[in-house]
Amino acid sequence: MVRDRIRMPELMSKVMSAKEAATLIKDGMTIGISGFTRAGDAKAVPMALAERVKRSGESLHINLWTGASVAEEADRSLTEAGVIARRLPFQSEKSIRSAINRGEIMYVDQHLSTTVEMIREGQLGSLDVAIIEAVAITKDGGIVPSTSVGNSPTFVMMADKIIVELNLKQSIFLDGVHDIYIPEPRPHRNPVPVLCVEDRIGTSYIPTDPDKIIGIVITEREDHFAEIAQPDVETYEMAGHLLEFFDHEIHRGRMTQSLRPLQSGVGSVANAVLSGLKNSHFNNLEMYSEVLQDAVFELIDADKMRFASGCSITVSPRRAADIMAKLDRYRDKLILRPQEISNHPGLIRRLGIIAINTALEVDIYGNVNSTHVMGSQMMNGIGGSGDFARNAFLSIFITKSTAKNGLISSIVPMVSHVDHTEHDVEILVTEQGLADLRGLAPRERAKVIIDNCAHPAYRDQLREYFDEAAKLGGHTPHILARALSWHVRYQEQGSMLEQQEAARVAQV
Ligand code: 0RQ
Repeated sequence: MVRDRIRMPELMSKVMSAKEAATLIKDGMTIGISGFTRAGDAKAVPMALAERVKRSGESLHINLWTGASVAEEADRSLTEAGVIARRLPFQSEKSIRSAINRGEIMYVDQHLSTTVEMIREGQLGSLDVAIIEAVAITKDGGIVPSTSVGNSPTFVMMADKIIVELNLKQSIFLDGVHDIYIPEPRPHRNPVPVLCVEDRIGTSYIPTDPDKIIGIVITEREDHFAEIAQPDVETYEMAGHLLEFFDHEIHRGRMTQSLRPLQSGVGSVANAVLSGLKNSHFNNLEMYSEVLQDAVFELIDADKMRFASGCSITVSPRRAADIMAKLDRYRDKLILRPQEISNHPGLIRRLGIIAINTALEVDIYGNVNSTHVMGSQMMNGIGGSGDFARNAFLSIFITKSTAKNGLISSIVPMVSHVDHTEHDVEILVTEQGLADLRGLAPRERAKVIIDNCAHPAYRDQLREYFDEAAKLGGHTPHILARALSWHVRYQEQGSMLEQQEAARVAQV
């Protein structure tokens, strides 16, 4: 089986244990590992490295680059071993999140399409070792990635040395699904020739200089997917508002039954919206997204989706075995691309994508905070949401109208951190309703957002803030001394509700 997958016989001599491979990592190195949203991440070598450092007690610190989030095998074990000094461009794991918020790890939160441009142009320093999970190595030494492509092509291109984790548990039917293309150097770059979601423009493997491969580790460790939270009533309500809106747009002649190519962030709401399309009259749907979740495969099964292009297959543990077993059937309807292509601003604009992303909080003018709780605690990162939101045909943000049992309003006077400015937010959806912000000025946006999206318990408070602010004048009225007072009230009193309202709600 190993010989079937390592198709360049000369590379057989490079097979080694994860423990041996881990000894090749030295203090101060920059390491780029494969992985995007817990799919196709390097697992065995990071774990062996963490184990080595814990056992020896040596002082070893690395800069860790990935595609996007990686699972516990890398982020948690390396954080617990105290190995990560600097991390980019995205994470979503508890231990590393805490270490970042304690100020122990320097985290660079980046738009996911941009990292490799900076790396190729030497703006982030050099890359010592790339560790890439693969399903096979071609007869020329090319690496066939597994369930994600992420930033791996550029890591392979730029790293001094490469370690391959050949994962025998990953389906060999993934061979042929990828489309690897690295844009030409700037400034004289030709346009990236993707004209339709299904266009293949590159190779099915990452072209690799086999002389750079210093180790091949055979693993059988499966992707460690997170369970997708089951949709609740509010999630279904949000999905319902959005599907109704799509109908409205079709009725107005702005879209057809096939909508436009869809992008959706990770999580239960995004998954529920897509699942909702299964029982709708929409058909011939296309996806041009980063992450392909369960719902994409359900839509393909239901003959509703004709093609899905992404950069990783991130499914729930419940569905993973079934989807992977049927991969042969999905192969002609799927492409996995590098994240700079799946998230390419020019292609997102060209294809006219409907982007659906999630906010933590939104302000009355439509500015979105997707990353920082109470302005300072990092949650995950901006991920690809900015790549899509700014360039989409329709930029949609969704969030429940309250968090923490109603003690936090997700609609606030001013967001405590801005990831997506009002200019990048066209449609806002909560379980309360949908605000269509297209063509509206800030004062109009505030009214629609408060009326349609805010929770009833907070509407009067928001109206009062806006009315008072409007008296002071301005294009985007604010009372600076009160703009963040809701966050302060939550920190000091445990609720964003003003006292009379809190008493009234408690009585009800
Ligand atoms: O806290 O976990 O303690 O219960 O935030 O909130 O509602 O479960 O939402 O899991 O979908 O995550 C924006 C973080 C939403 C995510 C974000 C608390 C809430 C809960 C999580 P608990 P929910 P989700 C594709 C695109 C940026 C990256 C992106 C994200 C926890 O979607 O990281 O879009 N997006 N990438 O209780 C304080 C508020 C809150 C709040 C919610 N206003 N204040 N806490 N919470 N609202 C993927 C990639 O790019 C790879």
